[in-house]
Amino acid sequence: MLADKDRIFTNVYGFQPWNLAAAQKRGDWDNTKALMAIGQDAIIDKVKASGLRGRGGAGFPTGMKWSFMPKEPKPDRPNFLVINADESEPGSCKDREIIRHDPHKLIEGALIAGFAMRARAAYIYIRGEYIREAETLFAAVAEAYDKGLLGKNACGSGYDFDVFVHRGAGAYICGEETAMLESLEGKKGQPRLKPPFPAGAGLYGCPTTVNNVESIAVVPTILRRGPEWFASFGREKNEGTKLFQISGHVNKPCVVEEAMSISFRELIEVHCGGIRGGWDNLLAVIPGGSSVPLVPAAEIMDAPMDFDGLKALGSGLGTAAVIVMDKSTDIVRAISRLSYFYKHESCGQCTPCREGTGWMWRVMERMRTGDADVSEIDTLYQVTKQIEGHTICALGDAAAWPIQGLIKHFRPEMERRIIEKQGGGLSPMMEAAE
Ligand code: L3W
Ligand code: SF4
Repeated sequence: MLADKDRIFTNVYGFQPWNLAAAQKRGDWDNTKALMAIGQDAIIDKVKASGLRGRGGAGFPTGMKWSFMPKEPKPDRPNFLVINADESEPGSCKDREIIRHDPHKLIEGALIAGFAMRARAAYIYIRGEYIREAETLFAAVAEAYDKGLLGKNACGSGYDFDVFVHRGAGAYICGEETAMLESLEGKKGQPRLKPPFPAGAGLYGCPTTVNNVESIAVVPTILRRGPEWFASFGREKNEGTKLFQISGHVNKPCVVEEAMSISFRELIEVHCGGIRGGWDNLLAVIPGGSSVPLVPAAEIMDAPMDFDGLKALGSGLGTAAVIVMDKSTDIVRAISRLSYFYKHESCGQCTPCREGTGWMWRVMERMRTGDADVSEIDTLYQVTKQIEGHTICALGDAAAWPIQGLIKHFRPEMERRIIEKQGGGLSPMMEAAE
């Protein structure tokens, strides 16, 4: 279990105020000028050495991403940092806690990261539904300007840096980095084809790095305590501490910072008081937010909760939003509901996603009620394979993967309810689940 002294987010439950005075007592903004004085390339090298990988879902190495940015930006083509606070992945609720209770970690991180990448400004794109959180963020940014921590000669470093907060309007797809850039530019939030990646052509066509809130908020502490300290947690290529968000059928759902690679069993026992009804009652887990495939109980128990450990199980760490489902769950219904989510949130610009998400949801609904043919399970699987990898952005994959996971692990349950329906109705247990 991670010791309290090794937690980065010491106010994640809001026991203390979020404001600047309280944040400074917790160590934020402590001689930021000295952190910047080591130089831009040295900061990037330290972030590389820490092993930090993106905390927004894809796990791309953060220091490497920063190093793609031009070192000598042209005056008419400035570098930008965009911070993705459009936290909309079902199950994810960690960036919300950072912004609510520790916003100065994010703002200080924005300055340091922006400086390292020679960025002119940072745009924090916050989910439209996060109304109170946006109010906190606006107020925290204003405090930072007021004390000279942002703006001209930020923190007395000689570097000019602005932070703008931009509110979204409720579209999940604006969390996709290029849709976010379109939205920031005032256009409809639809993903762009990649390449070019944002580092080549991003906001207003300028070099841009898009990072998740947590990825940026951990940077000041990494620099203060040293990359070796951060890299001492977790396994090789999976280093650091991480905010896990555990929801569903545990006794005490929570957001908690833990060492990467902690086992699922320890995470749930220590922080969530175990599974509702005991470990024998566990059915399956979606370990990384709704976009990654579920893992059945027996396979996840002792799995390391990190990028490689969950990839090896055919799933992923994603945002580390751990959705726990016990045996009372109608698993077909749960995945069908996720299918509806992706159908609703598809931006509609590419055919496999626009048509496929609706098609998959309609078939999933018939799977749920048993009004399908057993042979359609194979057809459904084949359609998910036609969508996966054939769309502009990852939403198509995200819609396909949960269904693939269901078919892989719960095919007998899908077949059972179809056969029972054909034989004259659902069993009393399934009727109750309806
Ligand atoms: C330059 C290259 N840059 C990759 C950059 C790229 C991006 C990052 C990761 O999807 C996942 C998705 C969701 N030169 C580069 C390069 N980059 N190659 O690296 O890129 P990528 O394409 O691997 O992923 P992505 O499109 O950013 C993110 C999954 O996360 N997810 C959902 C998250 C939801 C939220 C939310 O609620 N806000 O974060 C959960 O699992 O399905 O697979 O910056 O530019 N050669
Ligand atoms: Fe839009 Fe879906 Fe295509 Fe992504 S995959 S660009 S959400 S239609």
